This record gives sequence, structure tokens and C-alpha cells, in this order.
Amino acid sequence: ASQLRFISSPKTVAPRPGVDHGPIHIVNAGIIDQLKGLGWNVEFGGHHQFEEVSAESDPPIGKLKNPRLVSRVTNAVSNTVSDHAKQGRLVLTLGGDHSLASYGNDLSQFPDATVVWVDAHADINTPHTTESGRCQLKGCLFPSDELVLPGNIHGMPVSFLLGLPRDEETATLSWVPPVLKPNKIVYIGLRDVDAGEKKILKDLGIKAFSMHEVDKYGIGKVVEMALDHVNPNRDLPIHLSFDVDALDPTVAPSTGTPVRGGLTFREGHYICEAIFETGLLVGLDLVEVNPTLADSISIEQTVKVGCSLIRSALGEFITRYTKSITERS
Ligand code: DIR
Ligand code: MN
Ligand code: MN
Ligand code: MN
Repeated sequence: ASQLRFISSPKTVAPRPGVDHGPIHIVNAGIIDQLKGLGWNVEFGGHHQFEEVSAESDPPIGKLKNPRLVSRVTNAVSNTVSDHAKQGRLVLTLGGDHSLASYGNDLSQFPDATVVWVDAHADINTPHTTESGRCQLKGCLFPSDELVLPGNIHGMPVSFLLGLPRDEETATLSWVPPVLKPNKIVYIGLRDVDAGEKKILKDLGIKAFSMHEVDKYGIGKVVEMALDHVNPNRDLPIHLSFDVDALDPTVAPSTGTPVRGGLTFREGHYICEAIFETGLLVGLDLVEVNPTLADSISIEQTVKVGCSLIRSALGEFITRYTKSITERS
């Protein structure tokens, strides 16, 4: 049976404000009816309450920017997602930024779940390795090692899920369950990975298919190899965490940290279709649509592509040829 509980969320921490409004745009663009049209029984969990944030009310802890706010919001979202996952629903989490990665919540229901992380970035910095504070101050032109500036928590969620930093600096986020094993995650689309992140990926032996591999092998082969790595027998549940900045900025311009040289429209959709076709999808994040960063045409383009990625991951490709998801199951 296909049941979808659909959680929209929240407030953020991005280098530039506004990413918290992404979910509203995706909902207003009609995603709920679109998914119902695909045969899903959709329950909209509602938007997370917005909160104002200021450097005064939420000063950095170590190199964590807006730590209390991010912790509060991600914890609230996490609890909601868990509740729905426990009821056997496939949970779609809309961001908001990637601090929301909701993979951990699927583990309560599916201890074997694997994660496919589609992103320009590895999001595996720790509060010690992050460089985004420096980069923002200096526009990355003159990074100075003496400067200790707070970095983006949305560049860190994978490290928290892996349980990497467990010290006083991360105490505020210590509720994040260290549930992820390095061999359970695979990346597709990387092209902007920090030096500290490269070391972590290498040390832990984490598999990543960067844009170089997408060019070399083609997206079909890359998805196959990625699934062969985390899910060789195609029998484990899959959580898909899709950062819209994995797409090329010409395809998804309205996002906080665009990086050129990304996935084409079709490559992004192919990933979603191929994962849907496995029949193993148990959770989906679609994050980093930021409707404040561009002109109205770019915003509409990005919101639309976000909606269509979600539809592809939830069966749109298949339903072109059959009547509905429910009739197939
Ligand atoms: C950078 C950028 N690696 C950081 N990461 C982003 O902030 O840690 N992730 N933008 O989506
Ligand atoms: Mn991300
Ligand atoms: Mn990203
Ligand atoms: Mn990000």
C-alpha cells in the first residue's frame, strides 16, 4: 500500500536567509495534489513554525552558527518525522536547509536503511573542520587560518549522523542519533568538497560518485554502481536525501550555495526514477530550495524542478505507463 505522510519544514541557518520559505513555495505550487494524482494518500504535517534568529540571541558555540536554533528546529522536525515513520508512512521532508536530513528517523523502523545523498557538497564537515565562516567573510579569496568564524551546520549533518564529533562543542546537537555507518551512505553529484571533508571521506572509506564519475560513466551506470555499493542485493530500504544544489545552477538557480558543473535536469530526475523503481524508498528529503535568492523566473523554475524531482522519486515515471501506484501494489 502506498501511504505518504508529508512533512514540511522549517527555519534555517543558511548563509543567506530565506531557505525556510522554500517549503511554502513547493506546497503552494501544488505538490500535495500532484502526489495525490499519482495515487498517494497524502497527509500534510504542516509547516514548522518560523523563528527569528539573531547572532545576539543565539551566539556561536565553537564554530557552530546558530546552534540553539538549529538544534531546536531539527529536533522538532526529527521527532515529527519519527512519529510518522513509526506509523509506517513514507516521510517526505521539505527544507529548509540540509541540517534537516531526516535519515536517522527511518532507522527506528528500518534499521538496515541505506542513504543515497545527492548533493554538490558532502555535508560531512565537523564543527572543527568547517571553513564556511571564513569563506563567507572573505568570499573565499583570502582565507586566513587565524580567523575562527562560525560555519554552517547544514554543511555538517552527515558527520553528526556518523557520530563523528562528540564533544563539548557539539553538546547542543548531541541528541542526533549516531546511527549511520560509513558503508551505508553513498554520494552522487559532489563537486565542492572541503579539504577536511576529503580527509574524512577517505579515512572512513565512504563511496562518492562526483560529477567526474557522472561524466565518465553516465548517470545510469553511476546509480547502478552507487546502489551496488550500499545495496548490492537491492533488498535494503533506501532513504534519498536530495539537495537541489546537486543540479546545475542553470537548472536550479535559486539555492543558497550554487556550484557550477552540476547534474542536468534529466540526470537529477533519472536518479529519482531509478530509486523509485527499486521499490525500496522509505524516506525522502528535498532541501535547499531558496525562493529569496533570485528573480521570479528563476524561483519558479527552481520550485518547479523541486516538485518534479519529488514526483519522480514517488513514481511519476512509472505512472505514465500504468494507471496508478495503488493498482501496482
Ligand atoms: C561548505 C558548503 N562545505 C560548508 N556546504 C554546503 O558550509 O560546510 N552544503 N553549502 O550544502
Ligand atoms: Mn546539502
Ligand atoms: Mn549542497
Ligand atoms: Mn547546504
